[in-house]
Amino acid sequence: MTDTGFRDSIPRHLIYALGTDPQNATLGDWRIALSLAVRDRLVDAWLASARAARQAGAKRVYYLSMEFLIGRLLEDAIINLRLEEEVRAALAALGLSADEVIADEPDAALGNGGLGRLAACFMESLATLGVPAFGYGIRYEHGLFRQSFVEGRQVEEPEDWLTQVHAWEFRRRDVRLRLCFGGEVVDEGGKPVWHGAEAVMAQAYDTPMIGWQGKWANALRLWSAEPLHGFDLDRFNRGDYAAAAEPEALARTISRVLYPDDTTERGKELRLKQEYFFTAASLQDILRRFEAEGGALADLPKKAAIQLNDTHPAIAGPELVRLLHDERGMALDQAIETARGCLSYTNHTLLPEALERWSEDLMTRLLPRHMQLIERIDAAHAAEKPDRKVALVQEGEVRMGELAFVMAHKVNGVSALHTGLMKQTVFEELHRLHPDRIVNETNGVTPRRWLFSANPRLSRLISGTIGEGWVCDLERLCELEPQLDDAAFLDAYAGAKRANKADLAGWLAAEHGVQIDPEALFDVQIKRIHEYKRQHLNILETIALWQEIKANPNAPWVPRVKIFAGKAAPGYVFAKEIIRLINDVAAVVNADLETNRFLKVVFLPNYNVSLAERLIPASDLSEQISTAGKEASGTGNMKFALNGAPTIGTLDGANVEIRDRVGEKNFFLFGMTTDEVVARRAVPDHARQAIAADKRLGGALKAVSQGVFSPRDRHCYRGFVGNLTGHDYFLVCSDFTAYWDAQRRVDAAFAEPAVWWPMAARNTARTGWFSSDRTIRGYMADIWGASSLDPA
Ligand code: 26W
Repeated sequence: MTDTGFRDSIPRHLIYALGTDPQNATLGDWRIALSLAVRDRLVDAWLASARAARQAGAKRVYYLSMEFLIGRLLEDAIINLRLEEEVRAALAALGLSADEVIADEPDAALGNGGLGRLAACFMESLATLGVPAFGYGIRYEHGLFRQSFVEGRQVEEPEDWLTQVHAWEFRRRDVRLRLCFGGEVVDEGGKPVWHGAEAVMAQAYDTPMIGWQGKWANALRLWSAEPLHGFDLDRFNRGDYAAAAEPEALARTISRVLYPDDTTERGKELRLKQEYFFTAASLQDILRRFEAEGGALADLPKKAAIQLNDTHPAIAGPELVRLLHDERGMALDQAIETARGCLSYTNHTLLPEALERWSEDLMTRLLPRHMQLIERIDAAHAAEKPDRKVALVQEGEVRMGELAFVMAHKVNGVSALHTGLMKQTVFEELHRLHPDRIVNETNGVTPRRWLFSANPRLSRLISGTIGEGWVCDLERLCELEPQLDDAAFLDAYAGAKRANKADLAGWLAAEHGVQIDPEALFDVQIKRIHEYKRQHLNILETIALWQEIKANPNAPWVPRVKIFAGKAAPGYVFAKEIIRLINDVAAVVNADLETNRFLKVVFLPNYNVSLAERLIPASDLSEQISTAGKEASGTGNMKFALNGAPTIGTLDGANVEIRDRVGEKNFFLFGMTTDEVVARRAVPDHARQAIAADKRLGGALKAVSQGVFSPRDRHCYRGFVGNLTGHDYFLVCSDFTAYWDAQRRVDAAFAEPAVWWPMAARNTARTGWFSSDRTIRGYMADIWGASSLDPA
């Protein structure tokens, strides 16, 4: 298609697809018309990819995830199809700004945090590597809630991304699958047959996942719940309107909303229904495709690699056994073996409260046949491993982590430290019984979205220095190494960062009325709010710094802006307290004329993928300060390092591997190791001792508890401070002094451009390994046995 062809296709879609007159088209109309025009350019590759996979009889990867934190899709498609210039020119000719049009798209916020975003990065890398794959998930009507602040407190509102045309999805009219819940299992001729009591339809919607250079595309298939029978006209005619609409409303409930918890399972029936709904629909769809391509059931593992993104789809084990044994007559033990040959499981957290355990009663009531099969699987495992102690059902609860482990041929952690801890803690016995099953696949992020697209200034400098090969071969960033002592290169590098910071400062002033100095150090902590991520350690250090500046106003302070963003699970009271405190501290510190030229605090509402893309390229310091042993990997840490923001952090998750690769001189390390954490916890009143030993910490806690930041409600933080001085399970107090000292080292380095910029640039040059392309290659080799069909 010629340039003019593309340019003309935009108004054509506006007129003929949207029926809108260009004269009174809104920005949103133009954005959808442009999306349709860009979409035209990827559908051919998409259909060709599906055809190539079918013709090659290729093994497919199936990535099952309750969450896909996609963000916006228009810019991703433009970047991967290399249409930037064409789009900018076409929009300019229409008198439109590309940045404004792109920013009009709502984020697809179908996830909570790390797990969901990782799934999205993986889908982009699978397409870039030309691996035949499907992502399977739920088409939530409402994604992660919108966050706003009222008097500094988090307020949640429903997110409604689907209230407008979603230009990137295709409703697959022919892909509707019937699923059941409840009911009973009856013995018919010696065969257990499940008669479900409640049925619902799973309707497929496909979204193309295009790869770099637009050579390959895979489908993300999201299921929407619909009633078996539409509208009940009889009831309506009898004037029973509500009842007439009830079946529809009931069915739709299943895919209505994403559960906003990212660490605590609440054992809600609807959550289990969601997990079974998308897992069963996906497995039925996988078997339907396999059988349509003439496969023999026993060969399924040769053609289907099914990855379980945490335990949320772990019901896949018993469901696949049911489909092979109950519905297709395969012998039970062979069905278990065949299922295991397909399934593999990724664990993303060791937090006890995040490990899913469904009550046996609920499982039996909702999925009676699966409960029976879980017991059969447990018995088969006991037969295989007579001395095994760990059972899949304990104290009336089904252990989904253990079930996933037993039904998988490979289990992986998401960083070297995390995988090691899995073997020593939650899966210690299963690891002993199956010593070759656990492997490590350290997380990664897609360089297309998180560097090439989000940071065009730095990308142009890199491409201008080493060519553009790095975009799909990120470890080539190391070719920058020879430039890292070159003053001209470092100037250009610093220039890119400075310009990004100026843009951010401009945006913050315009959108949030916040004035910040682009020359200041932008110190950024953006992630879900959780005690183990220790945003409260950061704000306590901020308070101590403020007090120190007030006490020494003439000292040569390095101006700093503390930027926070992140959502708390609605039911997580302590996390909401942390948000409130940060906002309260910001109000006092930013209004303090004695100190606000040296220190400002900003908490940006409604953190999401698009906000991260705006903040990370403009950041100087990456806060990765979790209690050692708690953050399975982290992926924000990788995005910051690639964008030239050195890390202040603990030896936790992938921080360890980032530090190994950038070098200890280019990483601000502090705090206890995982072993020291265990030892420190055993010290009675460890928090009191730490407070007694550090006056700054004591001073900060005192200010909080005395209401310095809550003049209208002086004692509201008593509980908060009480928790820290008493329990302090995440050792905020015991790591405070080391954190303070590390922050002062940051000040010293930032004050020396000749020290800071080589450090920042080394972070970019040495973290190419953290590409999700490398991670996916690891899964392909160690777990899936899948290969690329890339039409190189
Ligand atoms: C049942 C409620 C629930 C929902 C989501 C429990 C746990 C989760 C996720 C596993 C939490 C999560 O997002 N974990 C994060 O996964 C990232 C990707 O591997 C890691 O980088 C983070 O360290 C980890 O916290």
